[in-house]
Amino acid sequence: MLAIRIPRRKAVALATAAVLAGLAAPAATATPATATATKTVTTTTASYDPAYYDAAAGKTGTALKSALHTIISDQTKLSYSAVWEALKVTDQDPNNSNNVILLYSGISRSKSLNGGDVGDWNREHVWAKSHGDFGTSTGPGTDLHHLRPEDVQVNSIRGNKDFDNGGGSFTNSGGSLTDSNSFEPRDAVKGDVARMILYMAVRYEGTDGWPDLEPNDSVTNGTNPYHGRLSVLKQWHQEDPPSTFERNRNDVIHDSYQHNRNPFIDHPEWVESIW
Ligand SMILES: [Ca+2]
Ligand SMILES: [Ca+2]
Ligand SMILES: [Ca+2]
Repeated sequence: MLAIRIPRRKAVALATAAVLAGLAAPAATATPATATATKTVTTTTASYDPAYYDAAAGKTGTALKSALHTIISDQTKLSYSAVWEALKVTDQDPNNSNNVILLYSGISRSKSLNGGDVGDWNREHVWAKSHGDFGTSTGPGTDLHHLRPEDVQVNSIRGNKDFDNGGGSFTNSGGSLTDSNSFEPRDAVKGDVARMILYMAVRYEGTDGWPDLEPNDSVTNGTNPYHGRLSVLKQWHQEDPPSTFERNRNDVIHDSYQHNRNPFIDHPEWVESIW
């Protein structure tokens, strides 16, 4: 009997330990979940540390632009080849992790189709790289904040045109339009385009060997370091406020790649203050 009881006690003890372990496991996972919820509540709409912008507090106009320039110029820079893999993360289709969303087309396309052939997607410079002629060496030409996946042929159609309203449709346009001298993105990304252009204007001020990029109201900027049209971009910024996709993209670039942010996604009101 004793020989039997001892194993039984051991069995009960082990079972009790297993139950306790089972109870302990959910309790342990509940703690971080609660902490996450608390963090979300305390930071309200911000998914980043608001202290990032402390140096811009209370500033307006050119003083704000200058403060933001200093803040966002503290960044990690990518090589042009590294941009391929980064875009597969920053622009991943929320509904299909095998795909990226193409900016102007709105098409969800396989991440593996990056390249230069018909049917591929490539690296679109939203601030056309010929505007200031900065190319693709590490700098503005590799800055993820204005680089997006786009269909090779649509990228070619957009070319280096300034942004403005008007024009006709084209293959894989997704609702975007173009005419002889300008390009109008589909409605869902009009504001995204505006905020990318304005990010570039603040980030690049001619202080680090790169041109001083600035928006203006022209559609004939050619290779000058300007991009149009500011009045239309400001309108688009109002019509298409930052979305969940755009905010997530800003977070991923900050957290995983460049460690800097697009201030106009975090603080849309700063567009009007500066321009
Ligand atoms: Ca036009
Ligand atoms: Ca949008
Ligand atoms: Ca500038």
